[in-house]
Amino acid sequence: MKRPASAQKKAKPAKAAKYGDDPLTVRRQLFEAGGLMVPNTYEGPQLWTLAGPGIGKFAKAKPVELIYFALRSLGQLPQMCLEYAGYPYMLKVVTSPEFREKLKPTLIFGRLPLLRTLKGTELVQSKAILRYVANLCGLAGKGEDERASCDMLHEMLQTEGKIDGGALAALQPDLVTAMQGQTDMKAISRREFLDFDSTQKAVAALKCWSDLLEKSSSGWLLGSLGKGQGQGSVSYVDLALYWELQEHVQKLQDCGFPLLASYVEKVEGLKGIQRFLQSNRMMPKTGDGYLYVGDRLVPKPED
Ligand SMILES: N[C@@H](CCC(=O)N[C@@H](CS)C(=O)NCC(=O)O)C(=O)O
Repeated sequence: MKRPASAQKKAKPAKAAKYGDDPLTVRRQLFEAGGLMVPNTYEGPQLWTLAGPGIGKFAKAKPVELIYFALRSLGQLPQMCLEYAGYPYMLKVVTSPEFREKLKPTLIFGRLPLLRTLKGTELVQSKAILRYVANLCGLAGKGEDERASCDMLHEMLQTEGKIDGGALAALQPDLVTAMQGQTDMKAISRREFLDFDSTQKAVAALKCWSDLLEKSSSGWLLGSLGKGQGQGSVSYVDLALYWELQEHVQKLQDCGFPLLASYVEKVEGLKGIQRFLQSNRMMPKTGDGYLYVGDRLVPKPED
């Protein structure tokens, strides 16, 4: 079937530079494709390589290879760690049709993300990948205990301290005030917590992270754990918490969590995060049906 002239014009491949595709071209093509499932007449490339350069002490480091869908989701944190640290990487991103046809049968569990380690091991499972990458980037504390503490904090963020974006977006200042004193993790049992509705859980989680940061000697999460972890520098869990909160700064201000609001701004102001944002290598946000939507961090490129 003959395609309309407008669609024919759009199918320009990303200019494959020696070390990866041009990030802005990739972004344009993703928005042209419309979404992860390629729901329109787009006929351009469906596999791209984004190359993050080594910077500073990692200028000459050996790159790692990460493969994921052209999505944020489970690829976001490892990529953010690599970018923040300036650790070199090649990120291959694919659309869903490309994945099903060419990649899925080759994967140990048929799922992405996949990371090829420095020694060539193929790692899957996002948390294993994140821990490996964070360690490589110097974002998993110093020594075994701090590394374990980072994992502990990250588990907390994925369980009782989970930030439910929907509940946070719906939060109202009066609801938070009404719950004053009832959402302290130390005062409530597991059973009581399980019976909480999503709003109560969200307030308990926010309070937990805000309290930790308030007592941190360094301003970062590791610094909140007391003796022996006092130097606590930025860790991958700080980036993870930032990522969960970044869309909700105004809500955090309005609902009595100013420390979390300023924490988001502090993380976003870090040199490595700014570099990432300016690199155009961040994947776009996806909405319903995995359609790409422009947001504050990755606006839809103008035609
Ligand atoms: N527990 C795995 C889950 C991985 C996973 O479900 N990946 C999804 C994308 S987010 C996937 O590969 N889906 C493709 C499929 O199911 O065919 C992890 O954390 O890595």
